[in-house]
Amino acid sequence: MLQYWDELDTQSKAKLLKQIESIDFDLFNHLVESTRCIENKTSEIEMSPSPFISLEDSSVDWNALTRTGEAMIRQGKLGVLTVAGGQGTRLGWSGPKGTFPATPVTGKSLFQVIAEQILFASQKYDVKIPWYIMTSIENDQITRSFLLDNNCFGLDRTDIFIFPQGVIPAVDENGKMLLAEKDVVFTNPDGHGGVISALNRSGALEEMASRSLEHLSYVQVDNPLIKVVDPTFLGLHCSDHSSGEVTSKCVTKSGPDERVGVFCKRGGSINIVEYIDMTVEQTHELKDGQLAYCCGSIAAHLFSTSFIKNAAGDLPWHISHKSIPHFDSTTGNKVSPAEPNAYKFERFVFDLLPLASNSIVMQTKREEEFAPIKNAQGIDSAQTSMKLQCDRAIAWLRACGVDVSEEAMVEISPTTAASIEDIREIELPTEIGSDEVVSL
Ligand code: UD2
Repeated sequence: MLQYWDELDTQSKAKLLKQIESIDFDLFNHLVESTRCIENKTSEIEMSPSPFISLEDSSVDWNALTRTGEAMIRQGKLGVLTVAGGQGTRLGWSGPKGTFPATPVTGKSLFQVIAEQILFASQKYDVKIPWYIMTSIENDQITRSFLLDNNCFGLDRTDIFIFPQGVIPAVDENGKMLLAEKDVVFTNPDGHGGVISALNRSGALEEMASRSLEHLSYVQVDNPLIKVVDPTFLGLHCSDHSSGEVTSKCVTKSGPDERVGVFCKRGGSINIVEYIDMTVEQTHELKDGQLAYCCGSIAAHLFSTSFIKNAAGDLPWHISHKSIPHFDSTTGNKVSPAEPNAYKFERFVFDLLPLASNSIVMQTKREEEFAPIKNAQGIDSAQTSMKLQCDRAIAWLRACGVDVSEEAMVEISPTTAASIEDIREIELPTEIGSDEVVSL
C-alpha cells in the first residue's frame, strides 16, 4: 500500500495514512483466510422449503391485524429504514439510485415515491413517521443535497436521518489489498447488512429510542411498488404468529431462475439463501408440482428496534469474485481487468433472520408490491417497473368501477392512495381511454 509513498505529496501521504489507520486488520486478516476456503466451498447448502402465511389464509383475522398495525402507527411506534448505498452500476445511472426517475407519467424519483408514502401515512394516521436512509460514502452528500433541494418532498427534515454505511477493502488472489489510486486503498461498501453496524455507529438507534420507536419497516430503495407503511404487515409482526423480532414479505417466484433469494428452513430456523448460493437442482426442485423453493424474497422486512440493537452486527461475510480496477504494482499503471481478479466482502441484512427466535414470512401479491429497478434494459428495468406500476394503478381503478383501457398510461401518486381502499374515498373519472395519460 505504501509502494508509491515517495511519489506522494504531504496531503496525499496524510490521506493514505488516515485510510490505513481506519482499516480493521484483525477483521481483514480473518476475511483473507476465508477466501482461501472459497474454492472448496461446499456446493450444496442444507435447506428445506419455508412455511409462509398467505394473504388468502382465511384462518387469519386480517382485519384485526390491520387495526392492530394502525394503532401501532398512530402511537408513533413505526419508522422507515431504506438502504440506498448500493452502487447502482447495473442501472448505468450516475447519481444515487434513489434519484432515478421511476414513475411512468410524472417521473418521480425512487426517493420521492418512498417520501410521499411516508407523508401520506403521516397525514392519514396523524403521526410523525421518521425515515432512516443508509447511504454509501460515495453518494451520501449527493443524497443529502437531493433531498434538501426537493424540500424533503414535503417531509420535515428533522424526521429524516441519513447515515453512511461502512466500507471494507477487497483482496487479490495473493491476499493483498489493492490500490485504487496511488494514495487510495480500494474499498467497497460493506453490503446492506452493514446497516446494523451503521445504525449503531451513526447514533440512529439512540435517535430511535428518543422517539420510543419499536419497529422499522425495512425497504430497498429500488422497488417503487413496495408498501412502505403497511398496517396489516405490522399487525402480523406484532401478533403471536411472530416473535416480533423479524417478519418478512415474500412473493411467489416467477420461475426457477428468478434472481431473488428464497426463504427456507436451515437448522430449524427461517433463513434466506441467495439464488447464487443454490444449486440448479435446488432452484428447480419441485414439491406437489410447484417450485419447492417458491418463496422469493423482495427484501421487505419488519425489524424490532430492540432486536436490531441486540444483533451486535456480527453477521457473516459473503465473498464474491469480482473484476476490480486497480494500480498494477509491476507496471505502475492503472488496469481494469476483464476477468475477476479479487474478492469483495459484504454482509447481507437477511442473515438477521436466523438470529430471531421466531421469524415468519408473509406472502404478498407480486402485482401489488414488487417492481424493482435494477438493470438498464430487460428484466427488472425502468421499463418493466413502469409497466407494473401502471398495471397496478389500472387494476385499482377498475376495482373501483372505472372503465380503463389496457393501453392507458396511468399513475396514482403515493399522496393520493396507498391501497385500493384509499381510492374509494376520492372522486374518480368514469373512464380512461387507450390514448390517455392520467396522473391522479
Ligand atoms: C436483492 C436481494 C435478492 C432480492 C432482491 C429483490 C441480496 C444479496 N439480494 O438483490 O435476494 O431480495 O434484492 O429486489 O440482498 N445496498 C446498499 N448497500 C450495499 C449493497 C446494497 O445499500 O452495500 C442496497 C442497494 O441500494 C439496493 C439493495 O441494497 O437498494 C439491494 O442491492 P443488491 O444489488 O445488493 O441486491 P440485488 O438487488 O441484487
